[in-house]
Amino acid sequence: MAKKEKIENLTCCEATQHMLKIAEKQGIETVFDRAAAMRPCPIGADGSCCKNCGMGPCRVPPSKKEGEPAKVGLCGATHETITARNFARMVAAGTAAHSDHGRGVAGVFLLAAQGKIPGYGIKDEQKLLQLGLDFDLDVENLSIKELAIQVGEKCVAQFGQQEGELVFLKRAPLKRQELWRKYKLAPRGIDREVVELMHRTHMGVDQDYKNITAQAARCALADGWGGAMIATELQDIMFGTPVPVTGNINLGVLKADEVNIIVHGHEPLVSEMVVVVSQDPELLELAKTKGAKGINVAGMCCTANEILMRHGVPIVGNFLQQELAITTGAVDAMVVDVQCIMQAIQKTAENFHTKIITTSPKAMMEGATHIEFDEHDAISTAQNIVRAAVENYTQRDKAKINIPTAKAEMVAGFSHETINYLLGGTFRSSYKPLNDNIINGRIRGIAGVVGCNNARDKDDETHLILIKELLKNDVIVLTTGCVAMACGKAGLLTPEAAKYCGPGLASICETVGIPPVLHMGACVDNTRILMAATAVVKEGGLGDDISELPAAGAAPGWMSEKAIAIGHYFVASGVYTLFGSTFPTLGSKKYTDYLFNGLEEEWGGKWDFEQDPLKMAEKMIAHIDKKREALGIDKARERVLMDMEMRRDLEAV
Ligand code: BF8
Repeated sequence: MAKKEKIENLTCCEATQHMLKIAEKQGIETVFDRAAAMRPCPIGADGSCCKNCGMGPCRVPPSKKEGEPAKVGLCGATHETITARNFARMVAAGTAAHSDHGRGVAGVFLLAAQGKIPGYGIKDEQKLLQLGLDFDLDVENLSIKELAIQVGEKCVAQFGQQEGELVFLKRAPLKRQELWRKYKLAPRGIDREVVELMHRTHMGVDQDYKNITAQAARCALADGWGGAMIATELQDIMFGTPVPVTGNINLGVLKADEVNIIVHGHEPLVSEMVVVVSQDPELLELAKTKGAKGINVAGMCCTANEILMRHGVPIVGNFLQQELAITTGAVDAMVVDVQCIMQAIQKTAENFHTKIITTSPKAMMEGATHIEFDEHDAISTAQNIVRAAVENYTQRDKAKINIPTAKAEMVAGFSHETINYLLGGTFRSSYKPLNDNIINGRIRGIAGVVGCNNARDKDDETHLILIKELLKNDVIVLTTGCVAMACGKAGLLTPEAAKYCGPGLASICETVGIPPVLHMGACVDNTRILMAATAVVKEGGLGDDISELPAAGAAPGWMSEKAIAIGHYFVASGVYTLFGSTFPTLGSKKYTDYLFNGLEEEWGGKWDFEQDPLKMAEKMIAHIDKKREALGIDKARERVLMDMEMRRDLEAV
């Protein structure tokens, strides 16, 4: 058993530390305890275990001695083939998760457009028109309703498409599209690529690690430029494209005198409706009769990002805080849908009055209450969920309530369209000012820092060290997922965080009034980062492809298979992508070398791994500088000295 760390060494989040002490006192086990009690299997962690057939599992750890013959599986599969297959299957699972989310959204969107389900409508007609153009529809002669139906049908069809190319691929820079075609990476249909990847990694099929990696890219691109992009776009049309909004974050958003409902998971189809009906006068009245002053809805994990971005609904916490939120004793219902829901929460809830309510037929949990979300009757399903929470308020044990005070303010809602308006102004919205400031060196480069929290690392810490180092070096940060929440908790999502920036980036943030870390949404919204990168390329002056931009991506504390799918679509889109915590191919030197060094020559993007956040920043900045040099803008950066004239210049932008 590994040694148990001091609580202060487990997390840098004050509220999490506070609740861990309470959990310890009350004998409530958390993910942090389980992480201390169980080490990861070293063979599996390195990708060196093949369990794809009944003759195994075959364990092929790397040879210990130089010159020793490498082990192979019973079928003769080499170490690199086994590692590539394991890696590819993570991509397939991650793509399936995002894409099934997208499919659900597309199905509801189509039903809503057909007028078959009350409660959902069209909030962003502009974006609907854009999608109509993407699908080559006759937008001029169709009514909004007709257009929505046709867009819905086209989006649903992208999942089952068998031939051709996914439509959103043509949004990418032309050079990238040509590269995808040249290397046969362009996905034909979303489901097809997942199925083919699962087939190819079955025992005795694709034995060539490079070929497996290419199909994994085709699958991952079907996520980023397919399923996840459909999810983001249709959610924006139905629920509104985010604009900057303020909100609060951390366990301190729970209220002692109100009914607390936490919506946890990923699909805003459920959480949006819970937010809407929580203000229903009848339910508010019911809450009063139970002695509560109101109904407080707060989000957890990526669904939290969705409702924060669109409604300013508070976030109670990120992935590793789910058990601790329940341990406050003040959660009347935790409503879950899919992904990142720890099975342990039901056991935690049994120590309190908290009801765990599952809502998806795809994700049930023993012991939980199941109220299946019926999109045909979304409002009344949401009412039933909220009513169950309100009724449960009287079951609280006041002596067990421990809500930490810590909460922070933040600004979120930076869709790529918003960045356009903010930087370019209402009358000439464009990415030009951003490009100009990259070219003149006030902004050294762009970093996407995204992903999860991993219980094997000090919670939140790696993200924050990495991001602060990037800011200090004038690298603007785009963020999503649980990393965005870590930033929110630490005050990095406010304009005041300009104090962490180098002089160039600080001057931009001060002039425009934006935080230096832009919260762009949930993990499916990493597609917004793809679109922002594409917009920068199309604006001109920074090369013809995403791979030429002074930009880099990182997921310092990833844990989900979705993160591997995201990483692989960024790499296949031309981005240098650096993961922290652990890397699932390290057992095979040959395969890892291919991912870290071999891919770049063909795809322009590559993978890398680094656990130390300062070294991570160093590597990302070195990559950014290499790209600046190739673009011939490295000299411009050396000339930057922010004098008064330059500041006036900037203000005129
Ligand atoms: O899609 S996977 S831990 S980052 S919440 Fe958080 Fe889970 Fe990671 Fe978002 Ni999602």
